[in-house]
Amino acid sequence: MQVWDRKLENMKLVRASSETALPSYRMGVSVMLQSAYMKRVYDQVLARDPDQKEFQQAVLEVLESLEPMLEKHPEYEKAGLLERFVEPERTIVFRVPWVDDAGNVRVNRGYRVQFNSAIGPYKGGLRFHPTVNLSILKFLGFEQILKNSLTGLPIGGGKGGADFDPKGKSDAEVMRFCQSFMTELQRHIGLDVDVPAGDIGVGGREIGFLFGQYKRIRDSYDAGVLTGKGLDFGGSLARTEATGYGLCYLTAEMLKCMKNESFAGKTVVISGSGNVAIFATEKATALGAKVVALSDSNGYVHDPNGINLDVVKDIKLRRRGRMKEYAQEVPGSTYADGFKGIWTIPCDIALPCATQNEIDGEIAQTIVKNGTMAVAEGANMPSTPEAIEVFRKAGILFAPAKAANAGGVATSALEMSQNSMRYSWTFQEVDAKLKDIMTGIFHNIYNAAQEYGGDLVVGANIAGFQKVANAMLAQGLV
Ligand code: NDP
Ligand code: 2IT
Repeated sequence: MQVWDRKLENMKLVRASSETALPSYRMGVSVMLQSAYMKRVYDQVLARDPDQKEFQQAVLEVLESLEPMLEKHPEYEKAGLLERFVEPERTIVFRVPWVDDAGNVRVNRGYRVQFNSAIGPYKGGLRFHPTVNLSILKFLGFEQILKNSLTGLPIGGGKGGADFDPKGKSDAEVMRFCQSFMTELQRHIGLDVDVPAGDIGVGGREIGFLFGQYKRIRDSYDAGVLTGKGLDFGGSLARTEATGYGLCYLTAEMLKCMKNESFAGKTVVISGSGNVAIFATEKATALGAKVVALSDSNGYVHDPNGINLDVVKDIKLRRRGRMKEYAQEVPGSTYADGFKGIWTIPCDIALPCATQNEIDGEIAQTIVKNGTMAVAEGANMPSTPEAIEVFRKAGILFAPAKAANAGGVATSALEMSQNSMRYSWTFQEVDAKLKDIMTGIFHNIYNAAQEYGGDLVVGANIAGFQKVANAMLAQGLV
């Protein structure tokens, strides 16, 4: 019964797409595909992987954005460029067996999606989270192609991970899991082949264990095979800070150029309390803003006096604790259950830095109603298409993830460069390069948006796509 229900649902999806060019989950959203070529490509995505909702969402947004550009480039259709662009070059799925502290055998599923190598080796993070599946990793890998292109650095797009939950696991369990994961992954990666890094649930601890196992099996000190390494063994200064700092650099440039505004004196709400959220808080505060709220998957903290980042770092980075503990330790702050409630707190600038689809249409309405002037995405695809539509209609500034959070992967590429040179730049040198890259990305997407008469979403997708498309054309049918 359930299987048939699913099949029926899938058929509905495919039919909705071929007849009206609107998949059912996008009903009510005003933008839709116009060109027959785009519709055909999107129909094929729906038909081929009808269950991969997050991937479909990411593809549709990009296809919509590319339409004005495609009219000027008939050679893309002739070369089947988009059909190739939406299909990963290679997808690896593997078993990850490990033993927990109680001696029980556990089995997780590991993945690496090697999406596109037109402009460089596959590059992108690993996510360890119980929700990980192929749809999520394909959406992330797909976004990564365009994001990496926007950095201007020679890196292709990939993503990987496992449905493993590091939460509540001992260091020894995490190590055994990482070693088993890498025992399989190592045969598919390499410093000129595919270079993983961190993402949700994968930070410095995990990268250290993964690197140790890679080195042991391959018997070669290929430092550049992973990024986000510890500073003692080839990691780059400022990589830990890079995504959050970069998000603020791009947001600051957007505020300055599009609104003659800055972070100074502004109230900021940031969702999440992991790597991206913590260093976005640090930089926003340094730029003169007051960050008044952070969250985790259980709930959120409101601190009208401004978040005390030392306390957050102590809880999250040193104790691996929960945000609830913040309210117990900082007088004047409050904690509430449910992470979505964070968006009811009024702010001038909203920086979603937790996970995909955390801001839906309704939450977006609340953000707009509260008078927010800018939303910049630190997380990957945190806003649903309905939310983006609400921001568009309200005319507030919106910086899409693939531009706004590109500072992390850009600094990963700088880590690879330093590893190749067997040299390290100072914190100031890396930070200055990061700032240049983020400022450059803003102007690149802004100019593309102007040229094609769209917003920054359109600008980011077109600017990112152009380089990859040209490289794919030049390399023939691969
Ligand atoms: P972390 O694992 O360090 O932190 C993730 C944070 O988001 C935690 O506070 C976590 O809460 C919360 N979170 C995760 N999943 C969910 C969920 N399903 N619902 C609600 N809250 C959730 O990850 P990062 O900070 O590295 O990544 C955050 C986002 O930024 C992700 O979208 C990632 O893809 C993106 N990103 C990361 C980059 C990087 O360099 N690390 C680069 C570019 C983008 P809890 O602890 O309770 O799970
Ligand atoms: O989504 C992302 O850009 C990341 N998780 C960082 C990827 C990287 O290779 O540094």
